[in-house]
Amino acid sequence: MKISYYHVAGDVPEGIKAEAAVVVDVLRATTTIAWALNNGAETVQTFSDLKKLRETANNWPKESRLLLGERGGKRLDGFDLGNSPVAVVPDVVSGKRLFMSTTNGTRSLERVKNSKTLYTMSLTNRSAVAEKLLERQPKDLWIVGSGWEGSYSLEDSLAAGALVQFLLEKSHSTASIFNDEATSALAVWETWKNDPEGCLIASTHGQRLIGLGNHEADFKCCAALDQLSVVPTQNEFGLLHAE
Ligand code: 3SL
Repeated sequence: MKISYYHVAGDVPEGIKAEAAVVVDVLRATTTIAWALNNGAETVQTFSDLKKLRETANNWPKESRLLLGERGGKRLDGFDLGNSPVAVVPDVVSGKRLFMSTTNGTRSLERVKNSKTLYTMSLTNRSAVAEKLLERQPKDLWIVGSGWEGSYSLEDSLAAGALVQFLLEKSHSTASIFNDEATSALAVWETWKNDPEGCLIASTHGQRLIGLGNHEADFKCCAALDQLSVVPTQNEFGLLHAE
């Protein structure tokens, strides 16, 4: 398995695709997706286009749908939920289809939606996703960060590095690093692995969230490593199910 890391959707090469792709948005989209599916959400359907999201959601029974999303970290008008992983508790999401759009995470998903295997990952389900990849043994893997409006983000590199570290350690030499971004993500993980929450707080998006209000519970939740065994998987185009 040759591992590449791309910081943002715009860095992903055009015209080719990897056998497997893993999308990462630690703060907070892919952490929220993991918790929502873990807590019984039927499916998460992601959209970068809000008009399309509203049209699709309107064709779904009201009692079994939730609209979830943010722009600039703030809940969207008329939506049921923002993008907090601590809000998607079983009482709220169980049995529901989640129609979701976020500033950056859903764009990265859109960019690699044609991959044969597509998972989403956060720190919270890092080892579960890694184990799935080790089972499947794709010949190449693209880890795609979400960043912020097209630019690098520290926290996505942290999680990408955590995945690279796990794969290198457990793959019995079948996994190797293919680009410098993956090497530098590994270095970010080595630097912060004993204090992932400190890394999230130090990141510019962490600081942006702090500027919007108290996000302590979100930071704790997003920084907790290997808590969940759920692997959000695209089995149908644009839809993420728990595996
Ligand atoms: O950019 C995204 O996709 C979000 O996860 C951003 S936020 O953490 O909800 O502000």
